[in-house]
Amino acid sequence: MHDRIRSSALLERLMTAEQAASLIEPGMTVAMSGFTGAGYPKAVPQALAARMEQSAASGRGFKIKVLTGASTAPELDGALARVEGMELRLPYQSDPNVRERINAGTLNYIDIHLSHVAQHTWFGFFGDINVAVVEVAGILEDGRLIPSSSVGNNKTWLDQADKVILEVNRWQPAALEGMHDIYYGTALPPNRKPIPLTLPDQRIGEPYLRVDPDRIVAIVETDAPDRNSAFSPPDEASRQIAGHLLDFLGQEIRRGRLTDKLLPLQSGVGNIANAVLAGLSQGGYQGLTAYTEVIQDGMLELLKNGTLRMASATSFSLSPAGIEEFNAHVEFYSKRILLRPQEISNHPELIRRLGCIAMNGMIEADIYGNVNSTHIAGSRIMNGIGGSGDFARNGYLSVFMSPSIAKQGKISGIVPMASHVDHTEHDTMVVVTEQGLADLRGLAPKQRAKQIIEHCAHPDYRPLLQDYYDRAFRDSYGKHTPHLLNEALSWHQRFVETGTMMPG
Ligand code: 0RQ
Repeated sequence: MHDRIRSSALLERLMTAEQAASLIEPGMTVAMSGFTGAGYPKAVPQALAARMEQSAASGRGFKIKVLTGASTAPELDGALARVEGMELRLPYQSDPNVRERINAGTLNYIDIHLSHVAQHTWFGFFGDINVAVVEVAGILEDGRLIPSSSVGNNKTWLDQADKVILEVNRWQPAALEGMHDIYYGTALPPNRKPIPLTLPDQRIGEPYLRVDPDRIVAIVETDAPDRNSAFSPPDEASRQIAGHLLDFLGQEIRRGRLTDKLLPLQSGVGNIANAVLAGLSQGGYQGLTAYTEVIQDGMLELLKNGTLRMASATSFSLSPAGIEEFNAHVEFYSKRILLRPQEISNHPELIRRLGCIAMNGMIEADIYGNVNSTHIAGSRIMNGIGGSGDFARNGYLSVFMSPSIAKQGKISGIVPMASHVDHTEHDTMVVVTEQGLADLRGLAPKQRAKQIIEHCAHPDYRPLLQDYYDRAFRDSYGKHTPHLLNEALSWHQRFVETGTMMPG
């Protein structure tokens, strides 16, 4: 019955989620597993939320600081946010309840690069980690852990936390065993050595997580699915964006800058990323590799039809149908997929060495190519920077994609000045909308503006952008990156005041 827990000594620490949650005290810093809706603890956070609710009912506040790998799910982020149980949350989130509280100003959110979270923890920037709550797929006789559907920051959480609570989830496929590559060679400056990874399919670590058994204070058994739902087919704008990007990659091959094997692909999550992957498959590519963060259903298809030879990531976010497909062909997939800690999947040194092609979504870009991935009208958080900065700064190519308009045309995705900057013009090489593609490599700011306005702006907004640029060029304080400072953010202000960026 407890076949996922092969250590008889650790079996003694089995308890209910409620008992485990009672070990967490107000004010603690709690590090949890979970990355893009995969591998997050499913029972303890909900039991903790119930405790917090009771505490609030008796007039005592109960909040904790929560660190994760990236976004989790309603059972973790949602449950804790609904009872106002978090005073701090980091890093990337995408939960509607969390977002609401961040934007209401009642929850502090620290949005940092996903590759930085582990090292900042080791540096002590977040203080002590009191408790780790980590989902695993199983425990070996010797106490080592079979990681779950995501690795995220779990290695760091298990090493750094004073106390460890494990959730052993029997829903996770047993076949996950062996698919992970946990690297234990990281050190702190000034003692760091090169990370010995030179190919996306190289193993540099071991398949199991280590943990000091004396620090395991509770083990909870669960049998609950990850959050992920199936994809909807790509919409027209996504297909057009994918089309422009695929044409561009084709040109790069014809110019001899890329081969038909491209370079390791990093792809964000969502509709557009999905359409790009589908397009690669239809475009006849074979034997490509992915060095990315998340493996979704679409990537299984690409592995199956040979478009991808292998994929390396930190999280395995599959829908129920994807899990079924994976389980039915475990032998095949387990030879072609590797899951690594996010400090390795997103490591600047490795992304630079491998020469990843980074393809990420954005909220808006300005006419010079500064990209906002996170904030609506400069102040309201959407999700977070996630790994987009790790890849955009260090990749061989950094591509940002978005429809040219949002909210039925009330918002332009191309604006005079970005209302928040996650990726500077120095990082952005290519901007793509359904209107077209701007190749910004080797161009100075005024040349970049011409490309972006002509190729990416929606026809309804293009003349307005051109007019802004022309007047800025005429009247700007400097002519390197022309701007009219009192007008640069007026589109966003108009949207806030009138509900549209379009002048009346
Ligand atoms: O709103 O949900 O209310 O309809 O933003 O927009 O066009 O569906 O695109 O799902 O790819 O998301 C930047 C948010 C784009 C995402 C962002 C509104 C739009 C819609 C979603 P609705 P789309 P996507 C890998 C790398 C940062 C992290 C990252 C993201 C909703 O890509 O979070 O790249 N990126 N990680 O209507 C107002 C605008 C808008 C806008 C879009 N200009 N103004 N609303 N929207 N543009 C993953 C990890 O790191 C884990």
